[in-house]
Amino acid sequence: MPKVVFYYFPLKALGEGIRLLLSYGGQEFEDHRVPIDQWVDFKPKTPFGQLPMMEIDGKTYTQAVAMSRYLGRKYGVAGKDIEEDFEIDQNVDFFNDIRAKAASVQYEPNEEIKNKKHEENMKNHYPFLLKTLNDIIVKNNGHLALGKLTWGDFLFAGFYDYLKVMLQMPDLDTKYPAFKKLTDNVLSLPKVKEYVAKAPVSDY
Ligand SMILES: N[C@@H](CCC(=O)N[C@@H](CS)C(=O)NCC(=O)O)C(=O)O
Repeated sequence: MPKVVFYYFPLKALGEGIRLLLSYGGQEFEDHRVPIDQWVDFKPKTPFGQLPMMEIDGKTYTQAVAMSRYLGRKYGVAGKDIEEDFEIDQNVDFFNDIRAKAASVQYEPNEEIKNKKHEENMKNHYPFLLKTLNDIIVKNNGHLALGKLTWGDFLFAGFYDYLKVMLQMPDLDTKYPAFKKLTDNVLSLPKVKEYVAKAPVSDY
């Protein structure tokens, strides 16, 4: 078994999907959670100045989607051909578009602009984007793509609690029930469940 060290903040957000995938694959890994107050010193150790980052037998990799896609292929939760891979990538990219919209609000330092952006998204963007994503998951039998478990599901499930925060929608479970269903599908996988039971608790 390769030696894996996974680096992220003491959060789920963009790192949890990778932790869930490693657990699903039965890969032992050192779960290195960089405290926020140590980030300035740690940042230069990362290839692109950001986390998540992963070391496999001493070689460093980064970028959440690239790592998830790699682990998906490794653990048999990728497409069976390039067309299936295409569909997973497409729907993951769509999910990332939603994340980007919500992130532009979340990380806006000016409170007034932040509120304006949120209102604009609530009115003109979120209803279409979230309904479309919900419909995709319903059509795919509780999965992000292909009607079966893929690495995209892990990325979504790991991020889900933070999505609620970024969208400012604590009632996301009831508004778009397919999101919770997908997340529950992943979290109920036996090896994932084992990891979650032992993992440090964080709200998102
Ligand atoms: N494109 C990168 C983005 C990673 C990213 O945005 N990381 C954030 C945390 S979620 C980060 O490291 N922020 C600290 C910083 O930029 O200094 C990926 O998908 O992995």
